[in-house]
Amino acid sequence: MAQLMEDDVFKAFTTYAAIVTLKMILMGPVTVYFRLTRGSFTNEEDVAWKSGEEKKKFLKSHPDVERVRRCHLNDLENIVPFFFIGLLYALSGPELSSALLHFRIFTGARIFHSFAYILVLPQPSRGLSYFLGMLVTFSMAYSLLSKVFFL
Ligand code: GSH
Repeated sequence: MAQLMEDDVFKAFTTYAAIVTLKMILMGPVTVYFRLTRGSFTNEEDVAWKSGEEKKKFLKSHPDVERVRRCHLNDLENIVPFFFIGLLYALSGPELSSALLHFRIFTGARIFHSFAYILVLPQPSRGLSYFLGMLVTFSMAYSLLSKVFFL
C-alpha cells in the first residue's frame, strides 16, 4: 500500500476521489441547512420539541429540501461508479497526463452539477455537466477494458 501511494497516478486518483467524496458528504449538511431554514422535517422525533399543532406544520416536505436530496442521490449514482472504475483504471497503468485529465474533468463536472442543481441554473447546464462526468467514467472504463478484457 505504501508503495502504491508513491505512484503519481494513484496519488492523483486518491486526491480527486477524496475531493468528490467530501463534496458528496457535504450534501448532508446542506440538506440539514435547508431543513432548518425551510422548516421541513420527516421524522416525529425531529420535531418533538414543538407543541401539538406546530408539529404538523413542520412535518412536511419542501421543494428546496427535495431538490438537495435529489442532488445527493445523483451524486451517489455517479460518484460511486467513478470511484470503482477510477480505482481500477488508476491501477491499470495509464499515462499521468491522461489520468489527470479524466480525474479533473470529472471533479469539475460534479462540482458544477451540484451548483447547477441547488442554484437552479437554467438547463442544459446541469444536463451537460452530468453527461460530461458520465463520459469520463465511460472513457476510463473503455481504457481499462481495452487493456484487461478477458472473458
Ligand atoms: N436518476 C437520474 C434522473 O432521474 O434524472 C438519471 C438521469 C440523470 O442523472 N440526469 C441528470 C440529472 O441531473 C441530468 S438531467 N438528473 C436529475 C436527478 O437525478 O434528480
